[in-house]
Amino acid sequence: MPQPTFRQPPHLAIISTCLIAAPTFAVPVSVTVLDVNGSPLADAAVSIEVAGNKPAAPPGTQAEMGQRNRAFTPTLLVVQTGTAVAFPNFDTVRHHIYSFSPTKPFEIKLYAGTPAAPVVFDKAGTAILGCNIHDRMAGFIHVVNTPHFAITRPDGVATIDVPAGEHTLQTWHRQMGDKQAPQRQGIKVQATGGAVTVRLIAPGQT
Ligand SMILES: [Cu+2]
Repeated sequence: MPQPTFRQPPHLAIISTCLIAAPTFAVPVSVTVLDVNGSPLADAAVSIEVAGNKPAAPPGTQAEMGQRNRAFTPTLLVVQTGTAVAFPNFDTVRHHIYSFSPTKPFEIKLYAGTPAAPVVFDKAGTAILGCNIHDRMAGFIHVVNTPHFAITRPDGVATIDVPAGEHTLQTWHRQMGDKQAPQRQGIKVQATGGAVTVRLIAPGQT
């Protein structure tokens, strides 16, 4: 007579899923970024790396930096490592965009409309973008190893939702360029969230 095979009841699988999901409840962390003089700094990229999280984005993650009125829009784009960025041209003039930054050197030759393939940013760091036709065009793509990121508002504040715990906060501003490493510091986030102030060190100092 054959032995009945043991099968895990479906409800046990559901319970174990809930136990894993519960600790990831996210709480808001308010990050204020100040420049060397103590003034609020807008357009700073802040990101929080959560221990145990995968650094790279899931396959298929996409973002966009267009060109409109002969300017990159948005001027600053923050993406997680592995994100594919599209560069649609909304202008009637053609653009020829490029980056020489070590994080992602690339070039999309003279084009109008949407180029065939997006560019995958597979390495953390900062890419400074320019256009061969329009010297004044400048764009910044800041690539981070976490899905938890934001850009500071004109008052220098950005809010990021993360689970409670001990994490790493990273801050970057365009005045740091693509050579200087982002500023990093440990933070402890309570179950109710928290607030942290970052004072950026002058460019070139470490
Ligand atoms: Cu251009």
